Amino acid sequence: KTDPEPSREFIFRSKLPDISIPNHLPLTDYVFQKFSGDGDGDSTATCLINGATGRIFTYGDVQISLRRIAAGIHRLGIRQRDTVMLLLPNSPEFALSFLAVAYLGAVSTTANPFYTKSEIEKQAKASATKMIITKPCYVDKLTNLKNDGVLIVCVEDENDAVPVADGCVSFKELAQADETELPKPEISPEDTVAMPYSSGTTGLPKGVMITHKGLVTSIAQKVDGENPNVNFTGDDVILCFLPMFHIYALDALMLSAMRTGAAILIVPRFELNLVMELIQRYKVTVVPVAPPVVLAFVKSQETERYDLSSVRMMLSGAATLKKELEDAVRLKFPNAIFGQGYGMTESGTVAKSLAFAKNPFKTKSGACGTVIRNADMKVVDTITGVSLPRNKPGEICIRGDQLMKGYLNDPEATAITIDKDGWLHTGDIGFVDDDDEVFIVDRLKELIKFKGYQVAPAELEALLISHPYIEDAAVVAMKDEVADEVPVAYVVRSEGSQLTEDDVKSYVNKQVVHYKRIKMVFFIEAIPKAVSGKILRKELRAKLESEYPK
Ligand code: 4UW
Repeated sequence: KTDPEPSREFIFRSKLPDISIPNHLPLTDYVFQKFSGDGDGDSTATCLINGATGRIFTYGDVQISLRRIAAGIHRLGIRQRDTVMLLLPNSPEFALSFLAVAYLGAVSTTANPFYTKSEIEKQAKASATKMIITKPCYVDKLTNLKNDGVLIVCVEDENDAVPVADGCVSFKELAQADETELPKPEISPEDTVAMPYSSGTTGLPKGVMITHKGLVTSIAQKVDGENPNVNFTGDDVILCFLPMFHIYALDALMLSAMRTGAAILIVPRFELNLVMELIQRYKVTVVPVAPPVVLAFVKSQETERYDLSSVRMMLSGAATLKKELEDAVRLKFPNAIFGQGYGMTESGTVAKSLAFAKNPFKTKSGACGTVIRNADMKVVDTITGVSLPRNKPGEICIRGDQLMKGYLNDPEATAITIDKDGWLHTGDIGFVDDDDEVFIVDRLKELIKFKGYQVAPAELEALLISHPYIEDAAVVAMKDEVADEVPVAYVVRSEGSQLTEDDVKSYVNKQVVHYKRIKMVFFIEAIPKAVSGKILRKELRAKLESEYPK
């Protein structure tokens, strides 16, 4: 007898019902929808707190400021669909600039301010950046771009300790533009609003075109509906030390918090004692984290010295969290619900723990959530592509309106990532269990994650082979207790070369941000490759594992 449904696919859905999502709205209209018409938004409620200075911006302040900044940016010549680079540490100005650029219908490409000159130049050129918003201390890295005509806007320090450099526009002045001068642009839901860079499943970092529709959908999937998957409320104080230039903080924290009217306490970087002090002082209720932060809390002897009892929710994401670590951190925050989210720059949130829902579900330690609502998930066999039933590991695929539009100027990479049926292939190996919880067990793609930060092997390999004495090279991940993974290189020296490990490291490491630095170099006769020329990374990983067991 033949199978009655030969083409049946195993598709997993959230336990929460679908909701209607107003993803026809431009991002800023959606985020501040409570403040329009007869909405119940409170303009006097705190939106942003600058953790470094204590300065507060209410929801009213933020909406006025974003329009003034938009008018200022427009006056300098930035138009709809132009790209503006945000090269800023976590700060209220990051949030305001992002919203202003979105309001204008322009595109924010976000970059790590610690990037080296060449990393910044690569992204600025590839994204056709017309303006960079930054701080005076990073201007030195922008000389070439400035000479090429890119406008540089500088956010001065609170106390104006460092003056705005010559030839740069003052952010303070720009933020005083007349907002009534700016006509409200017509924005299509398909227009790109954010363009962070990600290497995705393979190759070099690429511009990820996230649309208004995609980002609105992703936020709504988490915080909208009668029973939101993530129950942020107007009473919450949400701590933000995760980098705002990365999709996790941008989407799941900053914009999701704003949609719900919560307060966001912005901290430039993670420092354990400062963070604990701030939790105590501001009675922080929600702490989004990444696994290295969980480790820091667990290892700290000083958590007892602070009153951390206000924390009711702790969300981890961006890298694998070991079950033991999750169990240990729960003991440190007895009042908090702990759970994970799993996402990707290209796809927004993929899965979120239902323990965070308004009417929560029971969840298991080690799971990275349940597929987000208004979306489909499937798990496919990595060789046949056939979808698999529960408890069978395979590549996780996700489908829904939240996905990116594609990679900038790279239809080929886009087609590899999102197939013709709309499924985004994550490059992660995992399974869905009997209770709809997702577990990630391995990574198929070449991406290396150092404390949750992306390290693209192809980028380091390109640098390595640009060295005159390097014939060929391959970069793979080595397991690490603190960072989870670190990049190590296999290098083929050119004939007769005496190149040393230190030579290689110092050549590459001065060209990249700290977490991309190569930790070890192994000289090898030849890089194992398939006939197609593709590096056989699996082979190198196995070799590494056998020579340096965990
Ligand atoms: N467990 C294991 C996890 C997990 C994980 C991510 O740098 P990207 O492109 O993006 C991110 C995004 C993280 C994120 C978490 C929670 C959330 O709500 C959200 O909303 C937007 C975003 O890290 O790296 C993507 C890759 O990082 C790994 C996984 O390999 C994924 O493909 N990863 N979260 N909980 N691994």
